[in-house]
Amino acid sequence: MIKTPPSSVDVVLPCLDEAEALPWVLERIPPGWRAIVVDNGSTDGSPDIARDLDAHVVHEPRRGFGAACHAGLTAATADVVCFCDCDASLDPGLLPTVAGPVLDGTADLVMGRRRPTVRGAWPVHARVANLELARLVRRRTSLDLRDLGPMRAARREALLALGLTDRRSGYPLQMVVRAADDGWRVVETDVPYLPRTGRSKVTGTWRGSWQAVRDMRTVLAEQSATATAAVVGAGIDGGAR
Ligand SMILES: Nc1nc2c(ncn2[C@@H]2O[C@H](COP(=O)(O)OP(=O)(O)O)[C@@H](O)[C@H]2O)c(=O)[nH]1
Ligand SMILES: [Mg+2]
Repeated sequence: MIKTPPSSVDVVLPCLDEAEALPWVLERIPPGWRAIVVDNGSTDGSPDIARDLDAHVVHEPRRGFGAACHAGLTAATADVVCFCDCDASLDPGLLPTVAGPVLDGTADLVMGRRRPTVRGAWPVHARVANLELARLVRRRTSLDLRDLGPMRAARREALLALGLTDRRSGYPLQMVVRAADDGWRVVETDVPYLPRTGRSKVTGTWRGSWQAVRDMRTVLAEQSATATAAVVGAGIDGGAR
């Protein structure tokens, strides 16, 4: 029997009520790559639409952007995994450019830096908050990042080894901070940012924005795992002497 080779790249698409955006998003998945749509309790028929469009659908009962992303990562089998929002604000057709440096081994994590195409693609408050977040991340990690966007690519096993624990809005930030702490080569590449289709679940709402700020604060307050291990190690050594 001929076995189908596992797809080279899996694309994780967190999805909460994105029925309107799904067709546009899924038809742009690069040929041969696998779309993993992680449904997080949609009530608008998103999972059925995704299945009809040949996506692999995963259900994550626990709400939260991070819960959905992580369920997708856990379900992935390809060597390289991309993440992309499922709201038609980012074109999955650009993913080969984003994943390129990971596939050719010149980077460990590639982040799409969002460049709005039109006024209104990115609400001002969200943009300002993101700029501030990028500044804090530069200070915390010494990575020269300008954005913390959702479009990214990295190796699956390396991502799993980061042991990410955030399951809400801090997930993408925790990924970057832990990757930096582990010495990953992290690079940024520009990606056009379009006005999303449908209603925003995170930064378009006060509740979502507030929760995002709280989650991100928690992640930034986390001690570097390596630094903590060094301190603990020093403590144990000191105690033995
Ligand atoms: N599965 C799941 N997806 C979510 C959740 N919150 C947001 N998303 C998805 O994550 C992506 C980003 O959310 P979005 O509302 O566009 O956030 P924004 O870009 O910050 O406004 C979209 O594809 C959403 O459908 C959630 O709680 N669960
Ligand atoms: Mg969005």
